[in-house]
Order: sequence, then structure tokens, then C-alpha cells
Amino acid sequence: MERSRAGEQHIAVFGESGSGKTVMLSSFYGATQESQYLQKSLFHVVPDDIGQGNRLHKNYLGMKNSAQPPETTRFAATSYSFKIKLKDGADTKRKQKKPSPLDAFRLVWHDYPGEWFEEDVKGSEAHRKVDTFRSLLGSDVALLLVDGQQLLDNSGEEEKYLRSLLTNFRNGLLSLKDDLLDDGKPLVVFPRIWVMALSKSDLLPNLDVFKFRDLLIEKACDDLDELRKVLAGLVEDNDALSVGEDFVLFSSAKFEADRIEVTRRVGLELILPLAAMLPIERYAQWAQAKQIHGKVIENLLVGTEALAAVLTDSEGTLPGPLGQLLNRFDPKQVKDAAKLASDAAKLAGDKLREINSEARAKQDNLKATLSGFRMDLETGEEEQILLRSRR
Ligand SMILES: Nc1nc2c(ncn2[C@@H]2O[C@H](COP(=O)(O)OP(=O)(O)O)[C@@H](O)[C@H]2O)c(=O)[nH]1
Ligand SMILES: [Mg+2]
Repeated sequence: MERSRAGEQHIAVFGESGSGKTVMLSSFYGATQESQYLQKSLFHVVPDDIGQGNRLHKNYLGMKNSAQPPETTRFAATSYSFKIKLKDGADTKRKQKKPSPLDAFRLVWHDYPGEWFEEDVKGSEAHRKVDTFRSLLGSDVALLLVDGQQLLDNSGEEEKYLRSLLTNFRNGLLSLKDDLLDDGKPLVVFPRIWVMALSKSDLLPNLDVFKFRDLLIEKACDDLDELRKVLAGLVEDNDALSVGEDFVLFSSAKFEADRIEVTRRVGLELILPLAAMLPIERYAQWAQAKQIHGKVIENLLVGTEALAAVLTDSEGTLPGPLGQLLNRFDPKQVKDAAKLASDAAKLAGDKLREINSEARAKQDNLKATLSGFRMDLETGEEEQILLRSRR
């Protein structure tokens, strides 16, 4: 499995059936098609498959206008690919002189149905399960959904639900292990950032992200640890792995008896920033702590380099997919790429806002968007809906 192409960010969303995956994706995409969003935002979210995009939009409108949640989709594992197409800015005009590293990037959303972990799947379904899993191995970030409804239903004994969720998931991974590893060799390309995500957080208004973390640690610490071990058993350089160190809250809409308020969302605006920025930060940390080596580090950095380069006004050094094919490995280039990621990751606070407003003034939409993403993550933390690992 090859690492995703530069500028392509893959996110894998794991959740049991009914945990809110389809609603979340529909609400994420639907909101980007609203006129306010189209006016305000510096980019368009354009589906690669227009039919698929229309179905999501229809789901969204059904909720918004008729209080109708989307139909349930059991055993449907689908990938949704969106192009994040920047609006024309000054950088577009400038491009004739100097080509921009990317004028669009992609978000690929892999929906992984939890039924596959909950039930014993056989025959062609089992093949599809392995194939689907392979297809999402190129993701940098995986979200593991914890269903807010289930926490509410098991109030006071949340460990019952949490343990079963994490156990099913762990066993599901173990059952795939032999099919995933060729000759038992650990994988180089694999999602290394596993974020614990609370869905339907509107049902638990008193639970901020710190309390969500505490609940998981208090009630399911051992199971999280077991899950981490299973994931570590699948990858090469398994120090470079964050499992259950980042936490986020999501609510796709407010569901009431006779209406669904799609504008009352939590956390969905963090999805693009998480997919694009979390890997840059984390890989830089790992590279500095020397937790990743040769092939692994190059593979990770090549996917994020183009984005990091935009933020730091520099140029990438890695050879890209072709160089990788030729199996070229130049430690100097990799060191430079790690430095680049770390410079990009260091931008924060006032410096970040300065870069952002300067980019906006110059209509450098790519830089404005990416620095805006980092600001969104900071805001998410201030609002206590996001908690990033400090490791
Ligand atoms: N309160 C609340 N309910 C939700 C939310 N998202 C989904 N739901 C409920 O959960 C049901 C299942 O969601 P769905 O997205 O189909 O789950 P999936 O099987 O993971 O795709 C929906 O029909 C809604 O009733 C949310 O953000 N808040
Ligand atoms: Mg679904």
C-alpha cells in the first residue's frame, strides 16, 4: 500500500452501526453547500463522485427540511473523496510564474462499518472487509467513534459499553491481522494517529473533552491499552503511534422530537483541520524524538510535506512518489523535511494569526486556509471540544 499522494489527506472513521457515521458525513458535506459557507469560505468542497455528493446533500436536506434522518446503511463501507478546491486568489494569477505546490488538496473519508467488528462476517463479505481495510491503511488519522447515546443509556456503568466497544474492535483487528500482513511483516503505511471521538455529544451537554477523556481513562484504561498493543503489533516503528491520546467531541445536529437542527453542530469544522494538520505536528514530534526511522519517516513526511512547505514559505525536498518507487532514500532530504514539518508545527498563537491575516490580505488562499486550519485547532482546544496529545 502506497502512501497517499502529496496533498491528499485520508481520514478513516470507525464506528459501530448507529453510532452516527452517515449523519456526520452528511452534515459535514451538507453544511459546505450552504450559501453562507460558500461565501465565507476560501475553498469549495467538491465531491469527486457527483452522485455520491448529491446523496449526502439529500440526506442533509432531509434532516434540515423534513426532520428525516438518513436511512441506515448496514455493511456499507464506502470511501468518499472530496477535492478542497481553493477559490481564485492572487496566488492563482501568480501561478504562471511560479507553480504552487498544490492548488487543491483532497480529503478522502473512509467509512468503516462497525457491524464488521460486531458480527462474524463470512464469505464474500469477509473478503470485502479485508479489501476495505486495506484501502484505508493509507489514512494518517483514524477516528474511533464512541456513541454518546450508548454512554447515556449506560449512565453510571459506562464501562459496560466502552469495554464491549473496544473489545469488539480489538478482536476485529486481530481477526484481520493475518490477511493484512504479508508473511507477518509489520506495515510501514498505516494510520498512526487514533483519535477517540465522542459522537452525539449534544446528548451529554455536561461532558467537555476533559471529562470525556477522564471517563475513558477511568472506565476503559486497560482496554485502551490492549487496543494500543494490537495496533502496535501491526506496524513497523511502533513507537510512532498515538492511540487514545487525542480526544474530540462531535455533534452532527440537534435531534428533537419534531425537528433536526442541522445548524447546531459541534466539532465538524475540525475534521479538515485534523486531517490536514494533526499529521504534520505529530510526525515532526516523532521525527525529533527519533521514534521513526528510514522508510517509515520518509513515508510519513512525504504526505504532509507540501502542506508544511506552504505554511513556512519553503520548498519541499523529498523526491515524491517516483523517487519512492525507485527506493531512493536520502537522509539529508529526510532531515530537511523533518525540520520543515517541525517549523510548520511550531507556528502558533499570535504568529499564526499574523501569517493568516497577511495571507488573507495577499489573497494567498492556500496559505490562509492552512493557517486557518491551525487556528481552528487552537479554537477547538479553547472551547474544550478538542484535546491534542502533548507527547
Ligand atoms: N442526538 C444526536 N443523534 C444523532 C447524531 N448523529 C446521529 N444521531 C442519531 O443516530 C442515528 C444513527 O445515525 P447514523 O449516522 O445512521 O449511524 P451509522 O450507522 O453510524 O451510519 C440517527 O438516525 C440519529 O437518530 C447526533 O449528532 N446527535
Ligand atoms: Mg451509516
